[in-house]
Amino acid sequence: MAIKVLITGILGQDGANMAEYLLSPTTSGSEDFKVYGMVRRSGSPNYKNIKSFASSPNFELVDGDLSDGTSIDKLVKEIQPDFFINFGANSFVGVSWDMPLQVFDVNTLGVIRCLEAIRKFKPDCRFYSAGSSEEFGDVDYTPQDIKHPIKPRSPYGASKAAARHIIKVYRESYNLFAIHSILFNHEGVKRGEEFVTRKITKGVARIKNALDKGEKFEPLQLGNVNSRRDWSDSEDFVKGVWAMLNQPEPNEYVLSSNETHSVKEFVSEAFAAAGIPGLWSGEGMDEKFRLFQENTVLAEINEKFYRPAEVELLYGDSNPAREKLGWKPEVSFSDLVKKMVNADLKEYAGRL
Ligand code: NAP
Ligand code: G4F
Repeated sequence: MAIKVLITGILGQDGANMAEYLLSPTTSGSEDFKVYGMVRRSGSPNYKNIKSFASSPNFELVDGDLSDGTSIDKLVKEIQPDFFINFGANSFVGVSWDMPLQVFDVNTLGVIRCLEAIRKFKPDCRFYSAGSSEEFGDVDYTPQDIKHPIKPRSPYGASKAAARHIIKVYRESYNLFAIHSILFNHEGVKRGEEFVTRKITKGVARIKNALDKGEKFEPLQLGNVNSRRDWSDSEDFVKGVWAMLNQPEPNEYVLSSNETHSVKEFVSEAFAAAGIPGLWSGEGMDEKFRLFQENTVLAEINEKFYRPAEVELLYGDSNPAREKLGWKPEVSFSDLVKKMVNADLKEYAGRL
């Protein structure tokens, strides 16, 4: 009998990486997975992240929306999944001040809809929902572990914190295997272009192309470049999530690289990876990243990308996950940046 895994957010970064991981021959071995990827049929879905496995006989797209409990009930009742992995969310922090109700509907009530469907139709299904280091907000200490107080700074962070509490309530009230772990930032070649890392690596590819041709270009426009994040590779994280789902008990862990880097460092590293050396100078709104020993501006600050409230410093402690799950991230910060820059340089060249 195939192990049935229902994944929400399949067209996003983590959902696609998780399905790719489960469907790869090295993971399944003798086990056979049937992966059901849930898509919401609004607008025009973008299938680029799932092209490597979309035609696999062990994969099926199914319709549903986290804001529609009927659709979640129907999927759980009909599929009878062994695992339900909820990667679906409105995941962009920056937009969460503009649509707080929608963010709570999808990220918090959506989680309750999943829990209710499991409770009613498949109570032995193991449930995972992605929590976020954004829940820690204006942090009390570094590095942050699973016991760090919940102090969100955005509607997004608050929506994830509320989801964390309700998952605990369902786990304890109904004896469900339901977990919400804290994921620090994780990136990669499937990352959405609204997030700062992908925005930077796409911008580097565009600017590199212009510099090579001696053409004029617009510098990269960024917001708060002094905030710090703990960045890892999403392909490493889905393995940690799968390990968490396969523990004997539903324990929750932090997944992180255990390093912290500023957005400025990411910018410097990304341009360097494309063979473009540069230097930061100036302060506040006048900070600029210039081509080394030249005046050419590669990146500058634009107030538009600042947030009403910022999480200034994220720096995780994933040692318990490393010890108990035997998991650790394989891709370093510098290799992650190189991987993203190289993919975007290749994609840019392919477009010309
Ligand atoms: P992502 O690329 O933005 O993917 C999110 C997915 O959720 C998209 O495929 C989106 O569908 C889907 N979605 C949005 N609204 C939905 C709805 N109403 N019903 C069903 N699906 C919906 O995010 P990600 O980076 O893969 O992150 C996966 C999860 O981890 C999210 O819960 C995120 O909040 C959380 N997380 C991410 C990070 C990180 O650094 N990546 C860190 C901590 C936590 P469309 O494709 O149709 O837009
Ligand atoms: O890439 P970001 O938008 O990611 P953020 O806000 O850290 O959220 C991501 O990680 C969370 C985990 O901690 C997830 F839960 C969440 O779903 C998402 O995946 O911004 C990173 C930092 C912020 O401090 C932001 O203010 O970069 C700063 N930044 C500076 N300029 C910018 C920009 N962010 C974006 N998106 N665009 C800019 O131009």
